[in-house]
Amino acid sequence: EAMATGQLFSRTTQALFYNYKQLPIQRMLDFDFLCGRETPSVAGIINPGAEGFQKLFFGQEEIAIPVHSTIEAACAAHPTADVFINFASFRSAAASSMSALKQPTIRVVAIIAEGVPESDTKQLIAYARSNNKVVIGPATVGGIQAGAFKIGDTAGTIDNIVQCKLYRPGSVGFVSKSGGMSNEMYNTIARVTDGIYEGIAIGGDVFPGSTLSGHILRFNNIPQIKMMVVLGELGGRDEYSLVEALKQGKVNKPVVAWVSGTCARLFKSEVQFGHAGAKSGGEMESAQAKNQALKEAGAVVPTSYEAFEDAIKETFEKLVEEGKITPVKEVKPPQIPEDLNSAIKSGKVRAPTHIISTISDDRGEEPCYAGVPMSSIVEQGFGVGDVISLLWFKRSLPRYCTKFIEICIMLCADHGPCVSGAHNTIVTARAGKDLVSSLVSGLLTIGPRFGGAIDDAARYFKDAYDRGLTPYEFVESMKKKGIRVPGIGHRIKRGDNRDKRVELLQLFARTNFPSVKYMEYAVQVETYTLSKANNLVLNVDGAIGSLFLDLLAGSGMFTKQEIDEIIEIGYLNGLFVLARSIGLIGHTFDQKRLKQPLYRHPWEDVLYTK
Ligand code: Q5B
Repeated sequence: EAMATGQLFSRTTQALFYNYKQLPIQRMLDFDFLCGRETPSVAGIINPGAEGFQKLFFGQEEIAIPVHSTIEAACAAHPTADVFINFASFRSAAASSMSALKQPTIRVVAIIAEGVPESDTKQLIAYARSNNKVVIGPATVGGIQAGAFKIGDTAGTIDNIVQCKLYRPGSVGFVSKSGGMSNEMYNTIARVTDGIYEGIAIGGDVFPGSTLSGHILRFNNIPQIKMMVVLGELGGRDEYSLVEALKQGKVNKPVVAWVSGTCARLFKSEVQFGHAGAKSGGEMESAQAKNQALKEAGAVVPTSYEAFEDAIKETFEKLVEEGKITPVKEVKPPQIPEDLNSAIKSGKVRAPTHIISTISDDRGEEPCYAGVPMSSIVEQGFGVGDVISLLWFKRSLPRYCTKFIEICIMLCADHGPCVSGAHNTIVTARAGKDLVSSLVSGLLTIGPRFGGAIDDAARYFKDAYDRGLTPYEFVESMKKKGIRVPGIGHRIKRGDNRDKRVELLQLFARTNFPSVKYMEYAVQVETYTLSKANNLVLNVDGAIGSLFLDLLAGSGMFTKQEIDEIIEIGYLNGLFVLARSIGLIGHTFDQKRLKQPLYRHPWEDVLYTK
């Protein structure tokens, strides 16, 4: 039987970890580093359905542990990894454990889940026995070979592992049913002996994959283990196998044992304790009867759990006196680097941030835009203009300003299928591309000629007005430089066919703005350009650009410096980009809804020339 052969683990043992659980894997790797292992004890992770790598720390270095989508693939990729640590839920633990047991490379399977159906566990046990494999659990924290290999969360935090000196081997083999109590016992044993060599928690189920006696017999074959400590519990008859083994002389090293649950007798009826297997059944299964039987078979059994520590201490000291144990030399384990996040949390270190943001905050109970919580935005009946004012300008602008922003957005939302942006979007959608591709292909046409002249219009009108240039001086100076006046000219609008959008914006501003001096200047420029050519109207970009100058200057909400910065950075094309996205999205849906085929431009519409 595999259990009888001795060592389950070594300093080179590697495991496959089923289900990605960052914390227990990191704890295994931290333990490895503490023990001075050269290779990480986790060779691969199995995360059903996912593949790739997971970054984890091995000491101070980051390592990438391969992630496999199936047990078979993981075993094929890591043929020397012979331990399978199963962190599957109780629903899938049995099936995945059986798959693992069936892999020729897997020798030991640890099942952490609690609540695995007993019939399934029995099948696993039968398969493991007949195939010379070992199952630890279910319902276990796992086990540890001090200084060599640790399963998952066994022994808890790194602080506890250091305190229990588990980073180097001692002389004691320990086995218990309970995982929680095994932590306690690692501490107790470290206090009164030279520490643990190997510790296993077999799990609290009625049918554990491996037994107390099985591990004790195995420990008996491990030369480094000089004494054994057993912590059983009421319920079940596992301890009697140990009694038998002791009686038959199969165990020749001292065994200190305690079966907990003596308090069960204080209850009038049968009591079920925390573990499925820990219930006070008949007299034979009581803690008292099992303690008595163990004592009679030759184990050192204290009178109470409180006396357990002294019994272990005395047994250890006796072995030292007899020269059977030379207590191990203490070594100082390396310091595990603390995780940045926990160090920051505890105020030990500070770290520079990589991003600075001033417009919104999603960390509190509700998101805030420029400090205004979402609930006030809704309660106060804010519109999209107010949201833009908070997120772009970081302040709550007066209602006439935010209304103006909303009008700009509504008026520029679309201008038919023939304009550059819509055309590109339509062609892209008809080429079978998705919404975002179709949208951005249209947005990418926005620039100095199409829709993206608002910023430049504001820049040039402001400069000309502030410098006191007459429209004639301004337009002619631009002509000399070979620059078209941004905000002037349109492909279809004319002096006698004005753009309704421009008229609506002007009407709103004349009615609501305290001053429209920049816009009036733009109108004078238009009067001059129209005298040159009928298509050189003030267009929608020019109207928005000049009116936004009036908004910035007239609202009293911006300093001169802030206005210059807004114009220089170029906020205002954002209005056209935002608005036209609405239309471009509409065009995408329209083409998809109409199931339009791939667009191909007709030959007749191209002048082929040499
Ligand atoms: N000329 C818009 O030109 C357009 C002149 C000018 C001095 C000017 C042109 C222009 C400045 C950029 C601008 C925004 C390319 C337009 C928009 C959104 C839209 C679109 C939609 C929507 C139109 C003929 C003659 C030439 C030119 C001269 C033209 N513009 N001179 N300053 N600004 N404007 N863009 O019709 O002597 O014959 O050589 O660049 O503000 O995009 O609906 O379609 O909502 O989607 O192609 O409204 O004006 O005229 O290039 O044949 O020029 O006029 O130098 O003179 P056109 P061209 P010459 S709003």
